[in-house]
Amino acid sequence: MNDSPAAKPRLSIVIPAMNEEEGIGETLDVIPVKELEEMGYPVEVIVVDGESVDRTREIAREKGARVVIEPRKGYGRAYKTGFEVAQGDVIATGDADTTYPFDKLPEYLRYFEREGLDFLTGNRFGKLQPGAMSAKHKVGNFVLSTTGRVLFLANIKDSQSGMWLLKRSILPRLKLTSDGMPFSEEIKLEAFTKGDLKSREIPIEYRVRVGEVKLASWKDGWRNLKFFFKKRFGMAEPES
Ligand SMILES: Nc1nc2c(ncn2[C@@H]2O[C@H](COP(=O)(O)OP(=O)(O)O)[C@@H](O)[C@H]2O)c(=O)[nH]1
Ligand SMILES: [Mg+2]
Repeated sequence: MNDSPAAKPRLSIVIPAMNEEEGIGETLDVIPVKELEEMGYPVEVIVVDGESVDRTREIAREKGARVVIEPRKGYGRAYKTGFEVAQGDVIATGDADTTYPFDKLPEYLRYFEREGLDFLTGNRFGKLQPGAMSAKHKVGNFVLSTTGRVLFLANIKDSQSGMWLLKRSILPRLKLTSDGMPFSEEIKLEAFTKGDLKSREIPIEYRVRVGEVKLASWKDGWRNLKFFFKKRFGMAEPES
């Protein structure tokens, strides 16, 4: 029976957060849980907290999220842990800093369903809001995304975007080695270079950040660039 609870797909929203007390509340508030549930997706929201020393966890719990604490450092490590505990058939992701349009999830999810996708990533350059990305980051992202496209022949315009929708069932197929910021390019490369997976990129809004940025522009930019080459030449090994 289609309408039995067991047959319903479920959605897990996984959000990494480290000292995001300024942004976590609004990030969670804009998730249209009711609308998603009406679409037939019971929602669980998981905040993977990197031992925040501010009120991030408290606020996340107040808003009804499940907080998972991951003391091991890194953006990629946080996602690996979030994906391990997520129960949803579909997983959606994004930062805890108000930049990604979680309010648009129903639209993205409908597209994901309609197209029968396995993986969907948002291209922030499609609808960049004024002031959302510095000129330095635009250039950096262009260099990184071009490098990725040349090395992997994958048609990804925004290799560093942090909003994805994916079927949980594809995760065992993806070789996710990075614990750091390169996790973002790695998950896309893994999804886009598997011929039998249906992966797409669509334009999404990208909004002004609140709170302090965790990315170290030059250090992480360089790391992310090197990671493309490591990955291309088979030298990326699991970091944890
Ligand atoms: N749990 C956890 N979250 C992290 C860590 N580093 C970054 N984040 C979170 O990952 C997201 C992306 O980081 P952010 O500073 O926004 O990077 P940017 O969007 O690339 O500039 C934010 O929600 C951060 O709070 C970490 O070491 N652990
Ligand atoms: Mg961010």
